[in-house]
Amino acid sequence: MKSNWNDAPGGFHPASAHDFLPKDQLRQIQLQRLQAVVKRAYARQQLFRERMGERGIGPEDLKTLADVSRLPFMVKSDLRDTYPFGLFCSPMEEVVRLHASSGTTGKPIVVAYTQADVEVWSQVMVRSFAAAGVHRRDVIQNAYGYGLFTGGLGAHYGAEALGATVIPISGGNTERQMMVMQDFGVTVICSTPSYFLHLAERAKELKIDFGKLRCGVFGAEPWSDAMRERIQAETGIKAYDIYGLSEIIGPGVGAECFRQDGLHIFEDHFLPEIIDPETGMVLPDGAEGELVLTTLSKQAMPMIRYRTRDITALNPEPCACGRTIRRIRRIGRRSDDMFIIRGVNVFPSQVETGLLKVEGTLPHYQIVLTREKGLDEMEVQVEVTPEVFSDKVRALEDLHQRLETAIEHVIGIRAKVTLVEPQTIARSEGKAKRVIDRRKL
Ligand code: DLL
Repeated sequence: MKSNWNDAPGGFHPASAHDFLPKDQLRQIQLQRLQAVVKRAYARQQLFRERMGERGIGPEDLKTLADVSRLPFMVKSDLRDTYPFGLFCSPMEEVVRLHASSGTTGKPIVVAYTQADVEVWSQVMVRSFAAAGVHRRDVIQNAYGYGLFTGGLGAHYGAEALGATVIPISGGNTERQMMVMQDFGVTVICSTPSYFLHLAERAKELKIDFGKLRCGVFGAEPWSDAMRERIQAETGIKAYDIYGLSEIIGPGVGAECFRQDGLHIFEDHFLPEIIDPETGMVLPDGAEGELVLTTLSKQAMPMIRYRTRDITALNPEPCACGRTIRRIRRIGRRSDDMFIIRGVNVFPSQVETGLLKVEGTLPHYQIVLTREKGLDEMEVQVEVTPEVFSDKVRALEDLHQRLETAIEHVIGIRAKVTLVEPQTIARSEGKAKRVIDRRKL
């Protein structure tokens, strides 16, 4: 006989028990785990130990949860500076998996997992799926990219641990995605929201429907409420948001429940704080600021007070789903200039690195992001030197080619480059505005 333990709309699954703990019990677990992880990082992470030393504190100074604010922050460049293994806290023979951030040559960031870390990751993914009402009778089409990106394998292990049927199709090949969806009776899809929008546009053109598809678990990039409404209205499915980042674990740091009213953070594994991005001061629940996360159970690469650069607010109000863990508001922007295109994280400075390798260009450029037929495009407008501009068209075309290739070498995806006349890109007096995001929804 089939059990229905996780078929309920609230999405209960044995792994979800920690979502419903009384607050003081949860805080107790958090404090114990925080003390243990700080001890571990202090003993094994040189950078953390040095920074603690500069502040004149040690693990024994952590007496209450509020003391977390005394600990130093970690930032993305710490991972680059210690590349590749400098922050690992487990010997290599205990590390069973490595992932790395996509989209960069030069130094990517590398993250590590022990077997226990992979299990925690699977469990938080199970809880994410359960929150969205996904259960073991579901057939999940996993269109997140498999590989160094955490989306593919993260969702895959979670879907299997849930007991669902997972189709590891990865991203791309739109027509095949549609065929598989119909022929295999897919009920749940996992992908970036922009890729699903593209699938939806294509399905409309081909006049095919989504068969049994019931819901989508979408994340890895910001998407608006308007985009959710459009997806739900046009395809008839429920679209749930899922959040995560490689540095902390991958997808499954937080996820929406059927209320679709903020993402529940799996607080027994990830301690959230909101800070003022300018001053670094901790802000109270409800205030908007930068999300800072501390991993409470990661072994191979604990992250203490990692500055995510994602802007949100913490909501401590009880949720109608019954979960006691706090929620974060959906993330719409970051406090730095990183943008995400087709699932790839890109900094304008990387684009600049690529184009400045090519002679005949000036360091004046603009990145224009557009969305057509659900597909994100990135155009780079580059100003050329007067000498090149007066040359023959062939020289321009050659330059054009070399620029497109140079940028692709750095960020890993091809952008359309447009050469523009000297003195046509606005100069700014303060910070240059490099990114014009025209993507609607
Ligand atoms: O994008 C992990 C992930 C995979 C999350 C699949 C959800 C689903 P990174 O490539 O390291 O990891 O990128 C992390 O992406 O700091 C946010 O800026 C952004 N991001 C991730 N999820 C969301 C979301 C994965 N639901 C960075 N809404 C993060 C808005 C998101 N932004």
